[in-house]
Amino acid sequence: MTIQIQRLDSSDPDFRRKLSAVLAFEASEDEAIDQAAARILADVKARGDAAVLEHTNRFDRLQAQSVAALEIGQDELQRALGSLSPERRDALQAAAKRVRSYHERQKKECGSDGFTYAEDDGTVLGQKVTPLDRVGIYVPGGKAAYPSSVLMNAIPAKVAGVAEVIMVVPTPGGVKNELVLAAAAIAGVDRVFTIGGAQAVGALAYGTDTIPQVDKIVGPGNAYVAAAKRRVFGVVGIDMIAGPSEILVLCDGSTDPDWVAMDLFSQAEHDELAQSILVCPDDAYLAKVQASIERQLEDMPRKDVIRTSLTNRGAMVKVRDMDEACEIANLIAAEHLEISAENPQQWADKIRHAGAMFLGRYSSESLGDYCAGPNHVLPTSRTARFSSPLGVYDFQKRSSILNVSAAGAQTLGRIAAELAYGEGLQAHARSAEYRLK
Ligand code: HSO
Ligand code: ZN
Repeated sequence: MTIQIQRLDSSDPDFRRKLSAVLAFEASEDEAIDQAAARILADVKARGDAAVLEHTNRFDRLQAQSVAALEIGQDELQRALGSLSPERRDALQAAAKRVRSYHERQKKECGSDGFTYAEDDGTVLGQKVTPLDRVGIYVPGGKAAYPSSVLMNAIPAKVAGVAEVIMVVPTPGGVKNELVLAAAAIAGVDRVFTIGGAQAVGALAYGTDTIPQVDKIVGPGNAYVAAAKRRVFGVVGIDMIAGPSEILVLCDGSTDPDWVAMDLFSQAEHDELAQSILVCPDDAYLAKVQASIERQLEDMPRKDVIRTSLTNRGAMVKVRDMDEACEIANLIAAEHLEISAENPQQWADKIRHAGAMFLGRYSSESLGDYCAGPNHVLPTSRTARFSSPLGVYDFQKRSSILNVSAAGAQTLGRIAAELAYGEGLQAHARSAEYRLK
């Protein structure tokens, strides 16, 4: 069965405009959704548990008597873990172990010990790094509930030293996802509440009698959750507002076309808005991948989602050479970048903007999604130009340290007083001058 995927050629004079059109994604900020989220947040802020209970019972069709009754205890999490097949449990545990060890390495390498240095006159300056006290992790219910995302959000928080990780997950109709609960048990999540939507974001942001207020909320959610997260930012920290998932494959034409086709599918199957793009200097190779896509699609249980995603947002781009492919990759700043080529390092050296880089034909994105170790929560929609994968550093903060010696106060006091008078701030100037000998 044929499938229409946009073809672009970098030699086309109109190429840049066409590429921009492919990349354009209107993050729909729906006014009605935003207003609904705002109303729920205000209600939770005003009425606490009573509002959380009402909205949860209504949206998730439950009859809970209290918010406390919506908490899932550690014993139930352990039971969920015990209920998995040994194969599933082992896989989840193996993934968690690798994700943990990657983030432990990240903690060590990313300046978590802070620093101090002494100047000649004895003044000491530095920076202290501390974990956040309490973090909320939002886990979507229903079709986008990924246990792997529970690991990817909770493990770096725990590795950072966050004392309390609180997970919220809606259970529409009371249906619990055992794999999500098992992942929470493995990741060391401290408390779990079966609440979701803007009411869960509000409960975590403002705190209620039952749900403790957190310092930061991370994790993906639907449009209401995204709107609520945007609104509570400032009261608490938030991670990011993620757009649809993306993969960009740069291929020199040496990888089995079936592999590349399946890598494109792996992102396309997430949702209709996901974006899969293949860039290659070899026209004949692009045709082979196209043929493989058409052949393999029929076997895919999620073929309808894949087809919609590939036809609406997918693209195959013919370029002059791999150098030009790298330039385009920097322009796109994709969430996931696969460099499926001989000697991938020479091309990776030219990449500056990508959420995660998968080098060589054996590094499929799916390995990173589940278990390689690096985080799968990555900047989407070209935000890799200025932001980074979720990491230990997102659960830490820094405090500056100033320990000025008596001698140091002489030098600094003169500079400070001079500038304070310049700003018309007398008290600042005097406070510095009192310390002058
Ligand atoms: N590719 C997704 C993560 C994921 N894949 C979860 C499978 N499960 C966003 O980076
Ligand atoms: Zn994925």
